[in-house]
Amino acid sequence: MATYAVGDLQGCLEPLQCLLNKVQFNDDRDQLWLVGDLVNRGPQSLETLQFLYERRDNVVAVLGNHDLHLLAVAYGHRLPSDSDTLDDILITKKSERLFRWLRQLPLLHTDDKLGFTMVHAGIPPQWTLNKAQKRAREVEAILQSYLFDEFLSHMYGNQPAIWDGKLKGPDRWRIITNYFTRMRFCDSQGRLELQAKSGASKAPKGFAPWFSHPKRKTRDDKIIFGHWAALEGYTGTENVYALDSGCVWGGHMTMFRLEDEHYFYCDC
Ligand SMILES: [Mn+2]
Repeated sequence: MATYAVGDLQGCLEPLQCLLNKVQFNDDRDQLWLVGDLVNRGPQSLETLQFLYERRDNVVAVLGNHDLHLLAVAYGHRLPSDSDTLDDILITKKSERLFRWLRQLPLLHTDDKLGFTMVHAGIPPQWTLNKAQKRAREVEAILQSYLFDEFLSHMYGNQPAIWDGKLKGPDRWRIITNYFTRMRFCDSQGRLELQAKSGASKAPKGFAPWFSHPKRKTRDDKIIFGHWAALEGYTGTENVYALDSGCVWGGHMTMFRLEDEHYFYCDC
């Protein structure tokens, strides 16, 4: 039994299949972890989701910003953008069960036995792992409740920029969702800077990569994440594993075996 975590798929099915073949992934024993952004920008979003859905008993996936965007478009709360490649999913009736599957995925997953936590973008420096888990469970419950449509219709936006325990309703859901699915740079208090997409060395003034704040409360927890292709898989930080290696932009796809921290790669 082994656990393999893979970086952002973004509709790139062939490199995923290449990796599964490379490690001789065993459907009876092995688990596939996915850091989110399963769809969009790449060529085979529908096929990728169907492939994962058929193997869902072996799959542990967390939601990324592109997965939530797909739900927002599918349920009529947002128009597709010009760079979206979601048409094939949106026109087939078969997608309904895929949307239902996406809707019940978590924002954060921890395996206590393995000692790893997975999120799409990151965990803000002011939250312990315990706090992060509680905040993730809050938004997951909303997604699975009658408030689903209200959540999606208020999801977009960059404010509030920082967490405050007194926040309520859509503002509260949005900052939690932005931390887990969109964050790259923030300050030591957890104030978000959501414009910059550059590499870690080009932080906007006053900000730094979320994982690089010395007093970050999850610094002793092992965290797997994706979302940030410009890092090219490198954080320079102990216990923090960046798996988005820009497959959809012509890079490669990264797979990480949790048990022995071994990496595997396939070209895209
Ligand atoms: Mn992302």
